[in-house]
Amino acid sequence: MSSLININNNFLDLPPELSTYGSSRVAVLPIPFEKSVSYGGGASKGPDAIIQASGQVEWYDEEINAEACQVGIATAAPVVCKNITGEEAVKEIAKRTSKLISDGKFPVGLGGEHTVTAGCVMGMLKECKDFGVLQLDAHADLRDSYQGDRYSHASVMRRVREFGLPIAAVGIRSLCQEEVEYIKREKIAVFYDRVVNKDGWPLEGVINALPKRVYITIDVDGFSPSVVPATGTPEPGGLPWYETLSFLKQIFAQKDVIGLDVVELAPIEGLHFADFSMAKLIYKLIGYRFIS
Ligand SMILES: [Mn+2]
Repeated sequence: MSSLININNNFLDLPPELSTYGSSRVAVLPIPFEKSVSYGGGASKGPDAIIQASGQVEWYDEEINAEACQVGIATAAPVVCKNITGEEAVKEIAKRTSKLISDGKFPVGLGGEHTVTAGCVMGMLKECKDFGVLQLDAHADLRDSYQGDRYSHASVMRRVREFGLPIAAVGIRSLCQEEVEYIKREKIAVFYDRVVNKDGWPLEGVINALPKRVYITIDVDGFSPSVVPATGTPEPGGLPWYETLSFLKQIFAQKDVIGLDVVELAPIEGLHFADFSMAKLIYKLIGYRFIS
């Protein structure tokens, strides 16, 4: 897809001693699922684009002041996503994720469309009951179904909520009336991007809305398009790079983060900074989790 020359096939292009599954604390799980995308396509190419770009990320990070990769980052075989329904994909992703958890790994899912998060969360639930989900996203993704599909990317947080988990959402700037009513009824902690931009980041609100254990799902369209223009449904406004990092760093400091995913990167040929930024984001988060 890309005209860039890359040969790495694991996250960060790590040598075996830093990427062997058995000795790694982190497991990256590529999930190239794309079925219900409603506008721009290409999310199935996200995992590979992130892995290719990650080969250019420096192992040392001056903020972390360490090489976080020393904890070991394995890249698992991609979830096979061709010719399956959303429901089948969710079940398969759940199986793969719960295996990573039972092997003691910190799972990092790479989407794929946002639907994959339902599978990751379902897999976490098999191993661990009491947690909440922090969502960074432009869209609420709380429709009961979208275009007749209950496993649409636009319904993923509704499915997550139906697992009985508390949700806190940050960066939201596009949703429908049905979702607003659901948010009110279910008392979901939604922090709209417009308000975050005006009044500052809702660290305390998010901390209070979630239990000690937290799973993080990052839809890349939650970021400002200046950070990630490469996504199917871009929205103006959005979360800036440094502020988002320092917010997430606080979440890692105050909560026990048990896993994460980054979804909806739809790489654009020749515009590889978006792929690189998301690779760097993931590496930062691994550093926040295991080093700082
Ligand atoms: Mn989303």
